Amino acid sequence: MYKVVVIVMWILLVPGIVQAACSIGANPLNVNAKAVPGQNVKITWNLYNIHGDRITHVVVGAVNLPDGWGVAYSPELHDAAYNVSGVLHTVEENVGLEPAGVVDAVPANPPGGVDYVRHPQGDGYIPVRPVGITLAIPDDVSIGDNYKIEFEATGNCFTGAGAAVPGIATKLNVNVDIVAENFSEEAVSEVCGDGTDNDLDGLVDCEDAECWDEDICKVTPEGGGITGFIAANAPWIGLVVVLVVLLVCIGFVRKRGGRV
Ligand SMILES: [Ca+2]
Ligand SMILES: [Ca+2]
Repeated sequence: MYKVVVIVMWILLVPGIVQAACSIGANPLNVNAKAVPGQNVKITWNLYNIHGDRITHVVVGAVNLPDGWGVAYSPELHDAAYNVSGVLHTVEENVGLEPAGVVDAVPANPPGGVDYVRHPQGDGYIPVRPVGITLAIPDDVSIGDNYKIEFEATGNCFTGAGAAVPGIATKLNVNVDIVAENFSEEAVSEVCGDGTDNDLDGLVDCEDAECWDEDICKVTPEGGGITGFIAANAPWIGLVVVLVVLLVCIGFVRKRGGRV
């Protein structure tokens, strides 16, 4: 029984140790931005190492930067020196992510370059090293165009001999919509009498309830319809009615034998 327990634990633990050597997490994973031609878009990409047991040396880069676009990172890519098991090494990185677990509360004096973000799936705060990404959009992009730019953070860890394995990566998808500089938004009403459905509800001018109180849409004697017809032809209608009544009376009297 003892052997069985030991073997099972060994199987469970070994993959965990290997995978935990180098770890990188990121937040956010997707960014949507609206920008005008020539504008800079600034993104903060928070990188963290809550599952590793080595410092993860991270290089950030754009996978598919469009032609003419610029990009800058803060911190910039630089050579950093590390004492690895008594031997000095330099490594190129934007940030070095120390292994640091989730904490219950944000420390009063966090280490330099470290921020804390709320854990998205649980309680507590994740210590992160933010990398600022500034996208410089050229002036000649067109209004309405859409760009999907992918960034990648690649991490490596030193092992005992100074080799940096394994390489791991995480990605950030940035969606940029190019919009007009003079943005405006206002409600549109029906204009009564221009022959156009101005507010796009399918009803033109006086068909639209918005116009029913306007003089141009009120029914008048000259405006047509049954009411207008009667009002406009009242004298003639009255004369016809009188003649009909008179003829009916004459017919009635003749039928009774009288003469008029
Ligand atoms: Ca109209
Ligand atoms: Ca309308």
